[in-house]
This record gives sequence, structure tokens and C-alpha cells, in this order.
Amino acid sequence: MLNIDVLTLFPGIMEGALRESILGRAQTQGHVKINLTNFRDYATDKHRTVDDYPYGGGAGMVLKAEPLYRAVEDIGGVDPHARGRVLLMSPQGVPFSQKLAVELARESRLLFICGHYEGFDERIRTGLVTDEISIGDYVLTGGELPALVMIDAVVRLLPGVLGNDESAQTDSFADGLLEFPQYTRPEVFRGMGIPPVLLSGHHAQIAKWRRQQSLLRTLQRRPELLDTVVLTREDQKLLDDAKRESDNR
Ligand code: 4GX
Repeated sequence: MLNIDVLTLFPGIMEGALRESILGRAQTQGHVKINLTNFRDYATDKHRTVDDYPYGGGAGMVLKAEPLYRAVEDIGGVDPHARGRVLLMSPQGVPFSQKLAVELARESRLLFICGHYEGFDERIRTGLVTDEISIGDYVLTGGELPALVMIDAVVRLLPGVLGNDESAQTDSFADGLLEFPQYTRPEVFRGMGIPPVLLSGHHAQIAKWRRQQSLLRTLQRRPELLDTVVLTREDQKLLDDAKRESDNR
């Protein structure tokens, strides 16, 4: 069972998303425990202040170190070694990836820190955070959506969370390639047919076509992914054939 804590000033942003569908089911089935904490509860003054003006001046506010230290120590314990990984979502972080999701899914506890609007006092990074992670090169209003993205990617990898039909082994990135095209009924939709091989009943041919489509799609859309996947000699041949076909078109 994975234990996830989230520190946020806006737990409401995450509540709905965590209740629905596979993430909701993963919690009721006991694969993961997700605990949301409003770190404003750890402010000590009567106005429950969590941010303050930046030293040196300038626009915007900065999240204070004290409430977050108190929250992390209360939830994760005072011993940084026993605490598990403490993740901070920010555009300055290392890019999130399937590889990192697999790594995080092996942990027993994760603690996410979500900021909003402003920056963090740097001592939060230096004294609390083990991993600073970005979900992409764009600017959001807060860390809650990135935390949801990461929680979603991690929880679906936990043993038992996905059924056989939804298996994490068969999806895009499990083998480092993009997915092949899929079709369902009807056979002709608004004049658009389907590749005849899929109706042939020839399972080896179908598998070969799908592999070739995955390779071709990866080459066309995300060629850099091919640098890191190991291609069999058969893959190399399928890819060469597919390249020749698309050159002829
Ligand atoms: N991938 N944001 C965090 C607040 C903030 C400001 C400064 C730390 C330092 C983002 C992303 C992202 C916006 C979340 C700023 N936190 N996080 N927030 N892209 O854009 O992860």
C-alpha cells in the first residue's frame, strides 16, 4: 500500500479528481491512501499567514518556510531519512516521465508540496524537498494539477490497480513506442473503412501490422523516442519497409 500526502492551500482542486474512476477505486480497494492537508492549518499567527513579501523587494509574495516545515514534520516525521520522498512541483524541476513514475510507484510514501501563484522560500527546497519536478514547459497557477498528473501516473502502476484489460504493460511507453491505430464497429463509418488486415483473422499478420504502425507513428511523431528503444532485426525491417512505403506515397 502506497501512502501519499499532499500539502496544498486548495484541497478542493484535487478532491473531485481523486474520488473519480480508477483513482477513486484504487483508494477504496486499499492500493493507495491519499491524504490532503491544508498547510494553512500549520500557520501559527492569528491571521494564519502562509506567505510574505520577498526580501530585496519586487512583485508577488513568497511562501514562508515555517508553516511548510511544521506540516512536513508533523506528517512525515522529523527524521528526513524516514520521511520518504518530498516532491515539489515547479517549472524549474526535472521533467516528469514514465521512468520517474515507475520509480515513484516503488516507494512506500510520497509527500507532494503544492504552491500557488507565488514562489517558495528557498529554504523549503534546501531543507525539505528531495525532488523538484516539472510536468512540462508551461506555466500553471499552482502545483495541484501537476501533483494530480503525477499521482495519476504513479497509482495506475501499483499492482492490482488496473484490471487485465487496462493493463499498464500494454500501453504506450511500456515498450517505448507510440500506440498503433485501433478501430471498432461499424466496419464502414461515414464512408471511412478500416485496414483490411484487421478483418483477415490472420493473427500473425495483424500483430506484424500493429508493430509496424507503432514504429511508423513513433518515427513520424516522436523520432527521438527511437533513440532509446531496442529494435529487433524484425522491427528494423518493418521500419525500413514502412519508410519505403511512406516515401512512395
Ligand atoms: N510543472 N507551476 C507551481 C507555484 C510555484 C512558483 C515558483 C514553485 C516555485 C508547474 C509545471 C507549474 C506554476 C506549479 C507555479 N512553485 N509545476 N507554481 N509546469 O507551472 O510543475
